[in-house]
Amino acid sequence: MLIAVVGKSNTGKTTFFSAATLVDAEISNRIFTTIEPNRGVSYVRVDCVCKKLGVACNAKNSKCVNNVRFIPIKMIDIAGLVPGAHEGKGLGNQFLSNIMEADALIHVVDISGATDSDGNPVEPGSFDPINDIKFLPEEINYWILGILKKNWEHICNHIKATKEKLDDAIYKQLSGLKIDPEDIKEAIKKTGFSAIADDEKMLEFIDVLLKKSKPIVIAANKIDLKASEKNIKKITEQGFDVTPCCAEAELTLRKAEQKGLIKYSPGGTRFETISDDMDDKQKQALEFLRSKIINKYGSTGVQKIINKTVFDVLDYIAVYPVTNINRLTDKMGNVLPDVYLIPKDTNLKNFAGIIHSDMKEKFIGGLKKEGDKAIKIGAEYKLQNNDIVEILKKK
Ligand SMILES: Nc1nc2c(ncn2[C@@H]2O[C@H](COP(=O)(O)OP(=O)(O)OP(=O)(O)O)[C@@H](O)[C@H]2O)c(=O)[nH]1
Ligand SMILES: [Mg+2]
Repeated sequence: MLIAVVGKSNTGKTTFFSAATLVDAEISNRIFTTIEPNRGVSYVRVDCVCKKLGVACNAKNSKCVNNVRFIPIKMIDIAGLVPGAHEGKGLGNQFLSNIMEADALIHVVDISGATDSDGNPVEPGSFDPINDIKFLPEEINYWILGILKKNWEHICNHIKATKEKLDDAIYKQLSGLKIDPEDIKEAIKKTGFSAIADDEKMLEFIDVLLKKSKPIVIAANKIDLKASEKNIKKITEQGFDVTPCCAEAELTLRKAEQKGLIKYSPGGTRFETISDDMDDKQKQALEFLRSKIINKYGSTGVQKIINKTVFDVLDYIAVYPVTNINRLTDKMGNVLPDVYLIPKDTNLKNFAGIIHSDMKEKFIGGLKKEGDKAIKIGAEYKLQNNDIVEILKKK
């Protein structure tokens, strides 16, 4: 699972990324600070099943802190895009491949309108962030159009000569962009796309394809600045789904937690000051975050956006495999050691393959924890969120 943090320059992408991963990366109030992508590990946050079961777990592939499980996902922060990037404006389109590696995109928008269309700082409220929300998917669509149109005539001739299917030919042309062939088929069907399509039809096809293949979650960042609240209201009324956030606040809280100044669980709804080793300015900054962000919005929004991307938009679920269903342990006796993020509706046999190819080859069935019992489940059983399962295999 890889999530890309994307958007116009200077909107707070690297701040969001650093808050989510605690990777140190350069943040500054000027355009094109990030050039080479930053990569790191972030986490989705879920209530661990250990709580309901009343057991203490020994998390191995994830972390469990006070019954909250943090499950790792990969995150990439890329250079800023500006309108016209597909024509080489700004830093151009060399980052398309970074974006296309990802399963989903978090689009960081400066919702306060304090950055103009090129990313230069302006007075909050003086730029309409709706422009940013609209430009990004358009830019990506135009990029893909450029790729698709390269050799298009050659592709069409090849299809005619060899009777190769259109979806297979497109799949080849878009290879390396991590697009599911099924999504291509579906988008062709939905849009009536064909080899004789004009640019407009191609763009319609690309739009449908990318909405499925690279879904975008909008992070309405910089909610601490004036004009944000008004803009969120206006944009929501126009039918856009945006999630408010303050990346800077999350970064401040996580760093203060690391330094032992506060008690804070990433993505939490509260924090507690535990050290007096702060000057008045720091104290005031924390109190500002408490009253203007946490108490007002419920959290900084960063974790909420990551969880929303994985669970609501990509539709993943969390499943706990064990090797002894009665004890809930692995071979070493670790309780609930692992949790996997998998697409909803994955069946048990395919899940076995995700854990290890050998598991799938030798698969004979499975057991699932249900109340105090372990019930039998078969290859076709569709896994549910928070399932705890033991996979049975031939020796
Ligand atoms: N007020 C406020 N400022 C923020 C917030 N998040 C980031 N910033 C500021 O916005 C500026 C740009 O932040 P970056 O994280 O470097 O932005 P970026 O999108 O990565 O920029 P590029 O790498 O140039 O594309 C910095 O001055 C940050 O401190 C926020 O939540 N609130
Ligand atoms: Mg950056």
